[in-house]
Amino acid sequence: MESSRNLKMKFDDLFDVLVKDLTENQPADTSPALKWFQQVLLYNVPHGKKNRGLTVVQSYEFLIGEKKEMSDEDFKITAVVGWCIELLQAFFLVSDDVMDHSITRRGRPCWYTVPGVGLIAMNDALYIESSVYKLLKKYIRNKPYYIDIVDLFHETIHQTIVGQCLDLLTSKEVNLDGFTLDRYNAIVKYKTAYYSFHLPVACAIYMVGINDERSHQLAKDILLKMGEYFQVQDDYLDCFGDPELTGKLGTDIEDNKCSWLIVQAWSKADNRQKEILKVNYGKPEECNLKMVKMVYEELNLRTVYEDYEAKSFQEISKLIEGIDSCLPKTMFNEFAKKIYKRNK
Ligand code: DMA
Ligand code: MG
Ligand code: MG
Ligand code: MG
Repeated sequence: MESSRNLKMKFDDLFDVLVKDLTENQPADTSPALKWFQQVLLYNVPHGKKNRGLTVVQSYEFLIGEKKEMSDEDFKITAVVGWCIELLQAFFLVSDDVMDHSITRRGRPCWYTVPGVGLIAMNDALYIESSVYKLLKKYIRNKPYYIDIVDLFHETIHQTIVGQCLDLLTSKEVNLDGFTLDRYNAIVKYKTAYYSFHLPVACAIYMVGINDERSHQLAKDILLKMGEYFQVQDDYLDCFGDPELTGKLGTDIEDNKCSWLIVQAWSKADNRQKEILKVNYGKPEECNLKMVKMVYEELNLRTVYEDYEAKSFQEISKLIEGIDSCLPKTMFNEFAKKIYKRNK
């Protein structure tokens, strides 16, 4: 098995090739758009952790087994599909930052705030999305799994958009009684778990030629659980994380988001604390933010979170332990280990 550093470097190298694919040898009369799009790609795609993209390659390696070496061709096509997920992620993040009024992403100003960009960012997001299908066509259209992968991308984008819709609609609610755990779980399953966890591994499973419903369902059950856990971490880090590490400044409290923290707080608060939350949650001022955070501290949400994290990791490990199919447990365990106790 390839060392993960080596794999990362090879994965990174491919990005320039894909940028060229998307911006060179195109109709000459589109040249200003191509030049613009090159900047869009360079700014928004390659600066993340790339966990989702790398997961396609690594999962594929796990699935073909220890004995078999991954060929250069295998590496290339799994890495292309991995980059397609990174493009998808960029498409969602560019639009998410507009909708969430965010300031920074990956340690830099959000794309829509860059001078001269503004709402062109919305078209840029769509431009990135449509490029995914260009790349899939160029690199895998002759493969037997092409249609499964394309269909999976379509389904996943749909699920994520539904999730973003739930997220945005819930954040317009004025009554915090609507912020239930059920609502929370639905939001995070659709907006995050499908595209961040199910998509990369399901792609790899299709690419090694596993098509049976049962294996796919089994993988999905575990991966959605991991996705839920990942978004709880994201919500925690939005308030308690170090922006130097996460690369982004939190906006959930100001945005009135149905975050894991407010769901917990609302279910544990006494009448006085509920009153404070009612008055201050979803308001823009620094003093409002302070009051909400004070209640979070009073309710020991840091400890509540640590308990959740340990418990959830145990549950996921148990699910993985129970796998009784051709899917390798190590593949899921590696993925779970990557995000356990993450701070970025
Ligand atoms: C993430 O929700 C979901 C998508 C589809 C980007 P979020 O707004 O909590 O993400 P972030 O904290 O990265 O802005
Ligand atoms: Mg956001
Ligand atoms: Mg959002
Ligand atoms: Mg967030």
